[in-house]
Amino acid sequence: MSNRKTAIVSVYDKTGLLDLAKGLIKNGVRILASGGTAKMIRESGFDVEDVSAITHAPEMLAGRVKTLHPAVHAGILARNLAADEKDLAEQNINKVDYVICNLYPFKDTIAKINVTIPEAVEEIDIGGVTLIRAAAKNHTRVTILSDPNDYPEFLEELEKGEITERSRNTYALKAFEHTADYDAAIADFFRKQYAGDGTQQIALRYGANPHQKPAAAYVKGGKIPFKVLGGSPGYINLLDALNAWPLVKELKTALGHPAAASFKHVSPAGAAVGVPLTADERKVYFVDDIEGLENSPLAQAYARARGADRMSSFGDMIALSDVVDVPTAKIISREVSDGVIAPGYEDAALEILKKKKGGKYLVLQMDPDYQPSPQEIRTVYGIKLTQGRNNVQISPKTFTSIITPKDSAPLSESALRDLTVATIALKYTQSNSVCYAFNGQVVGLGAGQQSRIHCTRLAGDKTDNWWLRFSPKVLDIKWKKGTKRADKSNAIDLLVSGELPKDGPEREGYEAFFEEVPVSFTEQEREQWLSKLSEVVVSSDAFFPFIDNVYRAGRSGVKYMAAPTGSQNDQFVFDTAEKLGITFVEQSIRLFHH
Ligand code: 93A
Repeated sequence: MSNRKTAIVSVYDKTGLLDLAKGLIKNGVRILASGGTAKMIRESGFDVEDVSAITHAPEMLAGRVKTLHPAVHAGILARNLAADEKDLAEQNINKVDYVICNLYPFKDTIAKINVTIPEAVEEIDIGGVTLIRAAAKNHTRVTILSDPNDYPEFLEELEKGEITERSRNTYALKAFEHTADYDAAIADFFRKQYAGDGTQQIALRYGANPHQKPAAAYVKGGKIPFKVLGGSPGYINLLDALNAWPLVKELKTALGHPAAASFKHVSPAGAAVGVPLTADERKVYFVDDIEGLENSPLAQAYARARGADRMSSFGDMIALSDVVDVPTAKIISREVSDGVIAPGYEDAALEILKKKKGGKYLVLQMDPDYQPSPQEIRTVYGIKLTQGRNNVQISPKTFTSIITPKDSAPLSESALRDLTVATIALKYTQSNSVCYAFNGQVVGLGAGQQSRIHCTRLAGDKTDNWWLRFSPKVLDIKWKKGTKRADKSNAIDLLVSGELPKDGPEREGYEAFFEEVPVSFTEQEREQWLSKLSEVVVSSDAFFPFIDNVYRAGRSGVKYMAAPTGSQNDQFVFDTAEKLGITFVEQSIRLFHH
């Protein structure tokens, strides 16, 4: 057996190859190389042997088998163990010390327009991956170079007599990542070819914006857990759907009622469970003419989710916890909406939805049993971020730790229900977030604000606007015939928000919608009506850092407040809540969401 060090060199990218060969030879290393690699080295006048010198087999199948041979792989994989040495000796095989290999350009090939499957197949490197993987596996003894950029540093160390453990480790890691990336590219290609019909991959027209291409949704292994029954999903539709679905699923599990959510830009505009609607609620939510509403808790849930903040829900992505029935489909059919995700659809309901938007309405059927991986991974600016999924379960049992008042009885069923609705909604809302709820539904949600008080104010103002819509001034509005639902929502929003200009074209446009133009709210009218709101709950995705939040919530009828604790100001927050007659419940889990 020879004591001379041996290198196997088999590179597609021949950058730096001759300098490498020169360095190896200078240091007395025997070079064994595959066809093209050997040719280039030989033609430059350096000493090189073909791999067949040790395999005693020719390259065959037009190069498909070049280095795949026990003489090569036993030489690479053998450890410094007596048993391994014995095996090698019996077969007259020498150890290999260095493997220099890079792979066929699969990625470049498939990037070509109109590449065929046979063309791609030919670029799947087998022998090279095996060389790299074997050498990387045995990196305690063998050095694997898979990147020409590493040759100079390697030669420097070789010159000094030894490749350090640290370098071998670094090169091995790089090699494993190289083959993993290579295999991922192959799998991506075939996923598109063989499962790109929506089974495992769905092509999307573009990402968040039209210039962000290409775009796709896919799962690795298994199947995409939803079917597209109508329309074709967009990137943001899926972001919404895949946040909205777990929200309604969790609401249903926690409260046992059908649940609905209305999403826009990856936060809920509304979310609710199916609590029967009063006559006023039916009117305010524009559903007083929906047949069968009183018998459909799912339709009631969506009426509430959509009704909470009609301005924000315009063009929503809807999630429904239960099989969609006709009353629910009827509500959806006449609203401006982008799509719906639900576990199933009654035939007649699907018929209605499929007609929407000239047949382009997005209808997704979700597998209700689907369980996502407990680990989430995303890429931001090229960096992978990974975290455990937020799989904490919120339920009425979450709200038992009442801090103030000290002698409080356990919370009523409706307070527990509403705190559950508000808190599960927050779990799927972009942070910071604060949510007000009442009667089983979100009534005001402040999402994505960097300051907590801004969330509390935004959500509080939304709650006030929602409640002002129940005032006689709004309920008694006489609309001009033919006024569209969206125009009505907009006009009401102007009226209740106090944003209505006194004169000018906007005012004129507004007035054109009415038979009788409603007079704006006076400050006093507004305050008087708002003072009638009570029993509202508020939940926060993290602690309230200052007492201003409590004061603001108190002005929108809040009676129950739930939030994590841990602020330096906790005690002041509790004291202020107590002073205002608000029950403060500790909700011990922070719920940031991004
Ligand atoms: O077709 S292969 O998968 N079969 C092999 O046995 C094999 N061994 C090395 N391709 C194989 N290689 C690859 O050949 C290497 O990964 C390298 O990319 C290329 C170098 O070929 P040549 O030396 O003939 O230019």
